[in-house]
Amino acid sequence: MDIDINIPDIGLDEVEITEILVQIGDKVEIEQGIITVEGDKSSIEIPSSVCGIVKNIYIKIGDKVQTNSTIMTLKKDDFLLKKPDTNISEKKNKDFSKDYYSKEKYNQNTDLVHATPIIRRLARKLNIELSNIIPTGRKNRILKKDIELYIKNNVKSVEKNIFKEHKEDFSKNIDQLSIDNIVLSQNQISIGYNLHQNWVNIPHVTHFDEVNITTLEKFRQKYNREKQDEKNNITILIFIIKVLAHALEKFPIFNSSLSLDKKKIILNKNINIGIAVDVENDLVVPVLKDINHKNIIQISSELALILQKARQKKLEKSDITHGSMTISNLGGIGGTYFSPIINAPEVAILGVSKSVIKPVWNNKEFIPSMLLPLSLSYDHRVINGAQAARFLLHINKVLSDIHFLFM
Ligand code: CAO
Repeated sequence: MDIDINIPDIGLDEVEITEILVQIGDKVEIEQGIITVEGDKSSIEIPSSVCGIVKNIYIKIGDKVQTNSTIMTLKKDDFLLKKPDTNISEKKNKDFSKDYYSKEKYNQNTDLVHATPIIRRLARKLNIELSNIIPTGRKNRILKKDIELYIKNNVKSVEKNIFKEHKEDFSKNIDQLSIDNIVLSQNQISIGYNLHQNWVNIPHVTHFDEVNITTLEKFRQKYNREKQDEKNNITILIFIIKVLAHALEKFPIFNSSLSLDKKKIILNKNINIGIAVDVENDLVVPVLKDINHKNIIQISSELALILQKARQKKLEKSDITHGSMTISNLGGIGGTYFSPIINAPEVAILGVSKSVIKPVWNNKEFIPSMLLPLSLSYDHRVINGAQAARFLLHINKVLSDIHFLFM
């Protein structure tokens, strides 16, 4: 059995078809939207009053139709006619569900949701219920910006809820899983703050290299064996400090800071090297001054003295300021490479990891060699990659052959 579906009386002389929501062959349920029409005020979705299979569609988008224009035919053996909220089962012809589409009902519906087909399509695509949106357009019309604001607010509230849930979960987990609290020292809190600032504000790049220190190590160990003074062994760090000072003389851009307005690079006068020191889990960075004017023995004694001061927590402000660049040596502990965080206002930091013996090819054979891993983090606003590579190459060259220190 076929039944024609007509445009109901929606209180307008003529409306335009703006959307056809079904195709021939589709199964249509009662009250399922089948077309959208637009009048001069707003648009409305016309639902089907019967269920059945779409057999024919007589309209296309853009067509102008009037009340009772036939728009499609549905095929069904056993028609079910339904008028929502009213008993219409007895009505079985073209004049269906008039009450549902009465002018008052139409006005009520459009008063609730007043939007153009584009907006309706957008809402459908985004799966948004138009009745949830606060209209700000003329005559309560929902505008695109109303949808955007609705989405924005919803995303915000979802984010807020997720954060709240996470916070609750976090607190619950902490309560359930923790056994104790470790209270951070004032120094740890302020170091943490500075590290965070530097990490967030400085565009870091870390350049890695491996230095063959076989010859230097032989010399260092020989020196330590033969020296008269029992205390103060010269560690590899002392040579690294001296060589870094030499490199800073050759590459002054590494001995600088960026002006506050970030428009100038200020070159430092002196060459002072900061040494990151681990004192009972507290990080302190005492600064060794004027290293370019000091020899290896002097540097070693000065480091020993300032380390003692650091461990006794007697460092003064002048001991920890005006560094040109910092060295963080984890080689006494272990690890291959790491990315150190720049100690602002300095513009670079040298990370040193544990030297290990590895086979090195000399074009004839593999020679067991002592290789020292270096990690140079630099501020990319001040130093470019080529400068960093040259700087580290220079350090590599001098540590590999200490004679270059006199050049
Ligand atoms: N590779 C191999 N061996 C190394 C080495 C390296 N990179 N660095 C040091 N060593 C050796 C030393 O030569 C020494 O061996 P010898 O007795 O045979 O000479 C031994 O390790 C112990 O050295 P050390 O650590 O006592 O002395 P140092 O001069 O090398 O370093 C100091 C001094 C204060 C830097 C170090 O004790 C320290 O505190 N390191 C931790 C730094 C740190 O925490 N950095 C992280 C900062 S960011 O969180």
